[in-house]
Amino acid sequence: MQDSRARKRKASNQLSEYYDTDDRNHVRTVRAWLGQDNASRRQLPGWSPSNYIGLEADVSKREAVVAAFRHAWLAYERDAMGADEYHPISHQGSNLTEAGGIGYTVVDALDTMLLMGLDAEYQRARSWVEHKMTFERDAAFSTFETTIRVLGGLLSAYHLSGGDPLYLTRARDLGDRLLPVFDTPSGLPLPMVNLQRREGVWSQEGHGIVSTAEASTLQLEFRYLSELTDEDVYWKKAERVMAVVKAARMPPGLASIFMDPREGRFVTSAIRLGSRGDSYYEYLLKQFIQTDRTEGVYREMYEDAVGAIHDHLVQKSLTSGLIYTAELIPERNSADPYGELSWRLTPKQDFLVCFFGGNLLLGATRSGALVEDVSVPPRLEELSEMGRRDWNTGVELIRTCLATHDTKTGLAPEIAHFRIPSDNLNGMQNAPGDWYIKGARVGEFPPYDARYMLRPETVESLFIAFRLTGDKRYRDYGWAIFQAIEKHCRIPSGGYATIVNVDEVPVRHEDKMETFFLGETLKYLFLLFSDGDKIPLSKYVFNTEAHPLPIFTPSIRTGFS
Ligand code: DMJ
Repeated sequence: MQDSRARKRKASNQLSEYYDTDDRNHVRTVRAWLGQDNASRRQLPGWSPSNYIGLEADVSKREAVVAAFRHAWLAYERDAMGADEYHPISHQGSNLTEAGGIGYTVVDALDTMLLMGLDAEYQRARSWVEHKMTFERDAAFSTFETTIRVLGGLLSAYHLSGGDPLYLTRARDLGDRLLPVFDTPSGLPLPMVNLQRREGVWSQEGHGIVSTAEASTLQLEFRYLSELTDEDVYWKKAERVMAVVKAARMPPGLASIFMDPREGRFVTSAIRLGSRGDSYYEYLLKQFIQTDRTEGVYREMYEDAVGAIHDHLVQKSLTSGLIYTAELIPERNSADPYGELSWRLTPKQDFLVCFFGGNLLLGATRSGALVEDVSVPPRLEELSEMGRRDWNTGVELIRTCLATHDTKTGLAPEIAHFRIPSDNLNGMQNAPGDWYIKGARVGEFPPYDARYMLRPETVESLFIAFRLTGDKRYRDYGWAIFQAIEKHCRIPSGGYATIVNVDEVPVRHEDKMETFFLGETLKYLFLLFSDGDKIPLSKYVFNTEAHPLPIFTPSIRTGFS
């Protein structure tokens, strides 16, 4: 990491680079984002109308991403075709259970190939789905991962292939096998499912709890399956979960990261936008968008949650004023386990949280819009007060996520901690400026927090920000991240791998290429450099695994409110 002075300088340069256009109304919008008046805007050294470039494709960068996808896919196909996961250094595949795989990697990658126009690769993958894929596996699979990666991947492939019945048949089969997870006293799903026995499996940990994100990140997929099959059972089961969450909602509008499927209540646990919490907030907005903004209940739940996030989690870093979201950790006095609960604010932000900048921008232009179609970039008068607040926070959160890429590799760590006055780090030699990787010590194996595991969240937000603004700099940032991945994660013999420390060069690899690298990271990068007509945000909503599903007006009306 660079020293704190260099980082501060870089952050202030980034701030000054905030884009503008020479259209008067757009200028007003930008001033509002920056909280600056006309006079100070003129002082911005990095200001240039040319930052607005529209949504034309950048063909050479787009094709570089396609080449990266082929480098990853062809290695997987050569070494591990059909295996759930891929290990590019040992050239092996592995499955999530001993009973055999269900094609996580193949299905996660299908729609990326369709979008990239990789016909030969796609046909081979389709053939695997047709001839080799089976859900007759007598083992417990994650309800959440199977839904977002496999069910979501099949549904998206169905749509993008122009309705190839193979995918709907498979999706329906899988959906039916997943349904028993909802047979709990509350209707909240169980975290695991035995696909062959068609049984939900209670979690071994914490008296059978399920994480909030896992319970509330099935809805886009199950609802679309109902829409396609005209069977409302999938919709109703998924919606019931939302009704339970709504009824259990904690007073300030936030959600703890665990729930109890027996009682349908939140379990006292952390509150955060990172792991186990993240996509709960994402799917509130996306359910509202999926049904063409016809279900006000999700807008209310989303606005309530985002308001509470602003009130309780949004923080500013000490030196450069970087906006981040902290976590709330519940604590009781150890002498009195039944004593009053207090919440400790912890300045820790998972890489996973970086989806939220883009999510806020999307929400500002949908839930926070005063007009049907918000301009690109949005005009001040098109957004409600809440929309403007969320737009500001979204822009700032993206800036913070980019600041965490200020490492020796240009890649961001799995977890960043932010400086607070009570952290006792000031006296240290080379004390970090705004943020740091906790537990990193010279000469020791890097802590888990230091890794980059090919995650998509920052480029996901850059893609959304670019589509909503046409601001060249979001593409530039995305290109810099792509180049860092090429430089540090690419395995010459094929595939890409996790690196164990983003702040160390040369890097050390871990023998793993996550499926979301093909399903999400490279897809969002591809779309970032594609034409705006490729999966337009006005017609599609992405599931949390980046599988685009069409926005529709629902034929099913349940009256949930
Ligand atoms: C993906 O599997 C999904 O985006 C999920 O919601 C959490 N994040 C991983 C990738 O980082």
